[in-house]
Amino acid sequence: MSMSTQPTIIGALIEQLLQRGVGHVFGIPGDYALGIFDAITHSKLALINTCDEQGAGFAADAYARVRGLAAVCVTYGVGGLKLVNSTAQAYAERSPVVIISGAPGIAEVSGGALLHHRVRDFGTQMRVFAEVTVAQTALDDPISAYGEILRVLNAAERTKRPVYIEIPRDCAKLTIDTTASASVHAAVADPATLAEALDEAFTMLNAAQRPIILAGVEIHRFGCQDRLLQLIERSGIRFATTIMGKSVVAESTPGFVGVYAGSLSNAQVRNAVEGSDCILNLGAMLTDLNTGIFTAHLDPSRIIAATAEGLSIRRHHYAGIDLVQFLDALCAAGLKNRGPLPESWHASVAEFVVANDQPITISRVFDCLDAELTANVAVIADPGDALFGAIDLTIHSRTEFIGCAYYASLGFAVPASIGLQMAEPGWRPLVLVGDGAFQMTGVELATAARYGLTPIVVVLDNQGYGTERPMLDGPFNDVHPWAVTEITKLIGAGCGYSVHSEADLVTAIRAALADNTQLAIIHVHLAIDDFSPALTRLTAALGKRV
Ligand SMILES: Cc1ncc(C[n+]2csc(CCOP(=O)(O)OP(=O)(O)O)c2C)c(N)n1
Ligand SMILES: [Mg+2]
Repeated sequence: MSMSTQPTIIGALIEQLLQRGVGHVFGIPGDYALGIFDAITHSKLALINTCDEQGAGFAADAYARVRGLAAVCVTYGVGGLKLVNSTAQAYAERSPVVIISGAPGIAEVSGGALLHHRVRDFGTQMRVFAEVTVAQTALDDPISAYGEILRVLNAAERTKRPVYIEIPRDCAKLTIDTTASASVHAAVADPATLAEALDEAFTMLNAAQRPIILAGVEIHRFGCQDRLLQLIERSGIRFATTIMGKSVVAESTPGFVGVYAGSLSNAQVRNAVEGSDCILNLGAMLTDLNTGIFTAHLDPSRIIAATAEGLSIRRHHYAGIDLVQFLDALCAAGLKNRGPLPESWHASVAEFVVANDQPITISRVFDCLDAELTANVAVIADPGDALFGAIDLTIHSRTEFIGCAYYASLGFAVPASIGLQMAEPGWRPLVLVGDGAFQMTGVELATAARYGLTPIVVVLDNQGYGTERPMLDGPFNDVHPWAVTEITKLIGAGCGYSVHSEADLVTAIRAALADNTQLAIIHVHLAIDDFSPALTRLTAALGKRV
C-alpha cells in the first residue's frame, strides 16, 4: 500500500460508519472540527448541516431508531456541550448515536493554554459525556486509534446506547494501521439456567386462561420484531404495546389489543392487560409514563419479564439471560396454540365526518388524523398532548411511530423528522408538536427546506404549556403567540394552513398529504383549556406530586 492511500484516523472512522449502515452525519462545524467536516464532505457520507447542535442530536436520535446507528459531528465545547441533552435522551431511550467532536490539537493544549471554548480543563467535555454515553474515547494515538474506534462503535451497537469520540484536530489525518480487530463478546446464556427459566415460563403460559404479551421498545431496538410475530402467530397469544413500544410491529397485526399505559390507556386495553392471568413482558420498560404514572395494576406473581438487563419470572431472577436469548428459546419451545387470533382492535378506523362549523378540539384532531393517515406516513410526537393524544392513533406499519415517552425532551419532533426522512426517504413524516415545543426547535424546518425534505408539521396551539396547567397554573405557563405559518416565508419553502374548524383541518390534512413536493405547516388553534382525555387522567395523577 502506498503512503497516499494508507488510512487516516478520520478515514477509518468514516469507513467503519459506512460499513455499519450510516449514510448521513448531522452537525455544525467549528474550527476544531473543520478537518473532520472536510473529510466527511469528501467521503460517501452525506453531511446534513442543522441550525443548532441540539437539532442535529435529535435528528441523529431518530435516524438511529430507524437505521440502527447514527452519527453527529460538532466542534469542541460550544458545540459538544449543546448535545448533552439530546445524548441523555438517546441514552435513556436506547438509541445508538455516535457523537464525534473535534478538539484542540495535542500540540496546542500543552502548557494549559487558555484556548477558546475551554471550560475547566481540556478533559471537561469527555467527563460530561461519560455520564450520558456508554463508551468514550479520544483518538489521539495512531497505534491504539483503530482498536478504539472498533471498541466504541461495537459498544454502541451492542447496548443500543450513545457513544462519544473526540478527535484532537492535529490527529484526524494521522495514518494508522487498520489490521487490528476488537473482540466482540456475544453473550452466551448458561444452558442449565435457560432450561430452568424456560420450564417455569412454559408451565405458566400454557396453564394461563388469558395470557397476554406486552411488547416494549427493546423488541425494536434489538431487532426482535420477526421473532415476536412468530411467537404471537404460533401461540395465538394476544399482545399489547407500551407508549415507548408503540408501532413495534404494525398495529393491524391480528391479536393486537392496543397501547397499554395504566390509567392513561383506554378501558379495553386496560382490561385485557390487567385482567390477564399471565403477562409476558418482552422488553417493556416500566417507566412512569409507560405505566400511567404507576397506575398500572400488575401483580408480580403473574408476570414473566424479559428485558435487555435480565429475566425475572414471578419473583425469581435468572442471572445472565436477556431478552434476545429468552425470546429465541421461547419461540423454539413450542407453546401450545390457542387457535386463531382475533382481529386487531385497530383493523379498521372510523370515518371522520365533519361536524360543520364546529371549532376544532384536540380529541377531534386525533379522530381526523386516524381517518386520514395512510400507510407511508410516519408519526413523530413531541411530549405534551401531541404524545398523549396519539396513544390510540392507528399506525399502519412497523416503527412508524416515534416519540420520546421516557426522557421526554420538548422540541424533539421537528428535528427528528429530518433524521427520519433521511433514514427512510419512502416515509412522509407527520410531526405532532405543541406550540411551546415548536418555539424551541421549529427553526429546524429551515434544515428540512435546505435538503428538500417534506415533513407535515401539525402545531397544536393551546396557547401555552397545556400539560402543566392542570398541575399548577400561572403566567409561567403562557407562551408568546407566534404566527407559525409565516415560517414558510422566513425559510422560503413550504405551504402553511391555519385551522380553526373541523372542516379547515380536513382540508389542510388532505392538501398536505396530496402534495408531496413540499413541507407543510398546519397551525391548529385550540382552546386554552382543551385537553385530551388521556392528558386529563395523567395530570390528575401527576398533580398530586407537585
Ligand atoms: C426541554 C423541556 N423543557 C421543559 C419540559 C417540561 N414540560 C413538559 S410538558 C411542557 C409543556 C409543553 O407545552 P406545549 O409544547 O405547548 O405542549 P402542550 O403541553 O401544550 O400540549 C413542559 C414545559 C420538558 N419536558 N422538556
Ligand atoms: Mg401548548
